[in-house]
Order: sequence, then C-alpha cells, then structure tokens
Amino acid sequence: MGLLRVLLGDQLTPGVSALAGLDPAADVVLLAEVMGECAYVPHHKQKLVLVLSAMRHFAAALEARGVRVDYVRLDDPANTGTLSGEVARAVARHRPAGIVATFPGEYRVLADMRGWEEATGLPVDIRDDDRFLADLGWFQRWAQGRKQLRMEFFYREMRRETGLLMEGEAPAGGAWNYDAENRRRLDRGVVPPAPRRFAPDAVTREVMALVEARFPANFGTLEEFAWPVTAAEAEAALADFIAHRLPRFGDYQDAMASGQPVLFHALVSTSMNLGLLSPRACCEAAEAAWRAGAAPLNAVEGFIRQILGWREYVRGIYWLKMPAYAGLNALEATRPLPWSWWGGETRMNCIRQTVRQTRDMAYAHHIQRLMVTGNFALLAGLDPAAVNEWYLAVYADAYEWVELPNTHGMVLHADGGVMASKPYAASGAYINRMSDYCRGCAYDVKQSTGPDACPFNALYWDFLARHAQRFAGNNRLAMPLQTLRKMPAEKLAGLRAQAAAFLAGPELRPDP
Ligand code: FAD
Ligand code: DLZ
Ligand code: SF4
Repeated sequence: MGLLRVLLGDQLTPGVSALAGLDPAADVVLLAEVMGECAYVPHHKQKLVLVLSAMRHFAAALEARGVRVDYVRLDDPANTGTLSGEVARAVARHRPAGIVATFPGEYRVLADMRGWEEATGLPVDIRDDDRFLADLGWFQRWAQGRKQLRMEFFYREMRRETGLLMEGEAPAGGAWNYDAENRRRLDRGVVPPAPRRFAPDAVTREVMALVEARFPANFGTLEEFAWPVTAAEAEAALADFIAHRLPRFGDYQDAMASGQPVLFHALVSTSMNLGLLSPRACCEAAEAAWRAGAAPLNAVEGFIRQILGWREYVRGIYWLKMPAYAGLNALEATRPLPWSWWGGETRMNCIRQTVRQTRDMAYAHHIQRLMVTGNFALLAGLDPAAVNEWYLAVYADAYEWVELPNTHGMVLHADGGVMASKPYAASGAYINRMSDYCRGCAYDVKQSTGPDACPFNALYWDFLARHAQRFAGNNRLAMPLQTLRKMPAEKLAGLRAQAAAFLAGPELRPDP
C-alpha cells in the first residue's frame, strides 16, 4: 500500500512537496476537476480553461514519466463536486496507507484539508509549499514585534537572504529601489512589442468546449485565449518577456494606454501561480539580462521587486492575518458593484477600457487594477466582499492568497492599513497623467462639477471628507487633508453634492 499524493489545480510543479519521495511503483497522484473549485466564485471563462487545461497537460506529463495518475474529470458522472469528496473516493479506490498534500493557496481549502484525516481515518501529511522564496514561518518571525509591516523592509531582507541583485552586502547599483524611475507615461512613438501567444492545442480546445457548455453565463470570452498551459510554454513566455519587454518594463511600469493591454508587462503571474514557472527562475533570468547588459537596472530591479518583494509579502500577510482579515471593513463600505464592471455600459472610458480587456483576456496590468477599478471602488465605497469576489473571479491569475491582500488591503484599505500606510486614492488627474484614456472619454477630466465632470474628481474630495477624521494623523495624507480643510465650505458642498448625485445615478446601477 502506497500513498495518495493529492495535487491541487495550482500545484502543477514536478518538484512540489506533495510529490517528494514519490514511489512510482506504489503511490498514486490524484488530480480532480471539481465543481466546487470551478464555482466558488464565478470564474472568468479563460481562467477555467487555463486551470483545467494546465491540469490535464500536467497529468499527461506525469504519466509520461511513469507516475500513476488518477485524474478525475469534471464530467465524470460519479464526480462528487468537491475536493474532499474526491479524496474520499480515491481512498476507497486505492486503499492507500496515508495522504500527502502541499499547503494550499486559500484558507478555505486548508480548512477542508484539515478535515481529511477524520473523514478518511488516514494520516494526512500537509507539507509546506516550498515553491515560494519566503517560508511562512520565516515571515511570521520577521513580522513579530513590528509595529508596522512594510514591504520595502521585507524586500531588503529578501534580497539579502536570496542574494538576488546583490553585490556582497550592498544592493546592486547602490540603491535598493528605483521606483522613482518607474513612472513614465507611454511616450509618443513607443510601440510595445506584441507578446508571444500560445494557440490552444487539442487538449485546450476540448476544455474550451466543456467550459462553454457548463459555464455559458460566466463573464469573459474565449476567442483571444493565448495563455501558456505547460511549463515549456511558460518558459517561452518568460524568455519572450526578457528579450523584448524587460528593457522598458521599468520606465513604463505605471503607464496605461488605449488598445495596449500588456505594454511592457511580463504576463507571468498565471504561470507562476499555477506552478508552471518558478519565481526564482523569473528573478534570475531578469538579473542575468542586467548582468549581460541587455536590460537596465531600473527595469530589472522593478521586476524583481514585484516578485521577490510584493508577491512574497502579500502571501505572508495573507497567512499571518487570515481568517479574520477577509471580514474586515475598516472604511465601512457597503455599495454594490456597478453593472459596468461586468461589461455593462459606462461613459467612463478608463473603466470601459479596463473592463473590456478584462473580459477579452482575463488580464489587466497592475496599475489598471489598482488605479482604475481599484481607485474607483475605494472612492465610491464599494462593498469589499463584492469587490474581492470580482477580482478573484475575473483575473486568470487570481487565487485568494494573492488577490485578497492586494484588493482588500492595498486597494480598499479595508484592513485599516496593514498592507499599505495610506489608501491609494487619486483624482482623475492621476489617470490623465498616466494614460490617454481621458482623451477618449465622455467626461472632462479638468472639470469637477457639472454634468460632464470626471467622476473621480468629486469622488476623491468626497472620500477625503468622509474619512477626514480617520486619516487625521496620517502623515502621508497631510497635504490633501490640509487642502480639504482650507477649501471654502461652499466649494466642498458642491463637490459633495456632485459625488452624491453620481453615486445615486445610472453609472452605479448594480444590474442591467
Ligand atoms: P508584471 O507587472 O509584469 O509583474 C511581474 C510579476 O510580479 C507578476 O507576474 C506578479 O507575480 C508579481 N507582482 C506584481 N505586483 C504584484 C502584487 N501587487 N502582488 C503580488 N504579486 C505581484 N496578482 C496575482 O498574481 N493574482 C491576483 O489575483 C492579483 N490580484 C490583484 C488585485 C488587485 C486589486 C491589484 C491591485 C493587484 C493584483 N495582483 C494580482 C498583482 C498584479 O496586478 C498582477 O500580479 C500583475 O498584474 C500580473 O501581470 P504580469 O505578470 O504581467 O505582471
Ligand atoms: C481555480 C481552480 C479551478 C477553477 N478548478 C480546480 C479544480 O477543478 N480542481 C483543483 O484541484 N483546483 C482547481 N482550481 C484551483 C484551486 O481553486 C486552488 O488550488 C485553491 O484555490 C487553492 O489555491
Ligand atoms: Fe476616467 Fe475621468 Fe479620465 Fe474619463 S475623464 S477616462 S472617467 S479619469
């Protein structure tokens, strides 16, 4: 009797801890497509295709290596619909001596896993997920006793720990952070190179048909599906980024442009989060490009900071603060999600562009997520639970360990400042500075009141006024709060009336 090795849909890594010490003669690897995971949020169709196709490809690759794989398909008539149900069925089929799994990416799934021992009567070994660069125990020790957790300090520790972009004890180039050099608007005449696309093969096409048949009403289209679904494709996507987009990743990291959904971004989060690509390999490839003189330091440091810093940091925060974290609502926001976020009509060009590309690609880059939809959700006081569900559903790279701290913490400030020392609130001027969206908008970014005024402007002041007391001691908001205090009462009243009318108007309607 061997062991049952359970792999989840985002654990598609040959070296994942659940497979360590695998005995091919005795052990069985279980991968199960289940309705529970396909429907706990209404996933974008591309996300469903990506995960299920990657699972099928990974299972085939394991089998080709001589591993015994028990693969349960979604349309198997006996499928119980839950991971726990499929583990129980697999135990009945294979009668293993024990179960081995890797720590999952969501608290919800961990709670299920912790029930497997009692449900099956077998020992369950839940092993650390060592595909990350920071061990969770290490993060907890780092966080202990600190009054404030800040990514920048964590990131420096991680640079030292890993030796990435270090010259002895010093950061390469003499500075830890080149953020100030990462804020250019897309310059006229700069045409971002088209990223490499991965045409759906027969396996992916079969999953596409399944998803269209079983999830016809889910958000999103499949026509433009081009995600890597195997490790080989993911490596090719990384190589394409390093060769063609990394050199200008730093300059245009915060830029947004109509008809340019990717710009110089890497498109590697889906692959890393599934386990097809290792975060260390991504960082090392970028560092090698810098050492070879093929990419400047502001680009390479910026890219490595996102992975070694932000990606690891948000995971640490998630496991440090869950399960209470998801229930926090520090700003007492309650408004339902507008229908425009599901593709409904809106006059706001920035929202329309971001939602449209989200529908077509299940992708928006960081600044679109943070400063367009995110900023809008913050200023309009959208309900954090609804906003979290949306981000978790519509992006192909979304799993709660990474989605929740970004949305709940960084965007909505619902955690009261655990993730970020100030809310990223901004008026239309920010979007105008960083994009060309305002030029094609029915609203006028220069106006704050009146029928054509950019909604972000009045919402921004209304947000500050609503929360002025809460943020009174926050140094990072001192300037705008002082402007607010000095604002003539009549002007503020006009802005607040404009915001109230907008929030009660058609742009905020929650259904078609
Ligand atoms: P690039 O811009 O090229 O960056 C390279 C890599 O850095 C990414 O692939 C990603 O792994 C990492 N990274 C960058 N920023 C972050 C960040 N803030 N947190 C964690 N990793 C980061 N990322 C997800 O992977 N899944 C999510 O569900 C997710 N939800 C988000 C929700 C909101 C509201 C916001 C503001 C950000 C979210 N992010 C999420 C972070 C970021 O937007 C995406 O990782 C990035 O857009 C993925 O595209 P890329 O691979 O082209 O990234
Ligand atoms: C996202 C996802 C989907 C859509 N489907 C499955 C599935 O059918 N089987 C599975 O094992 N995993 C799936 N996943 C990934 C899980 O939701 C993911 O492992 C957890 O959210 C933990 O990160
Ligand atoms: Fe967005 Fe306002 Fe600019 Fe329109 S004017 S694109 S609503 S920021």
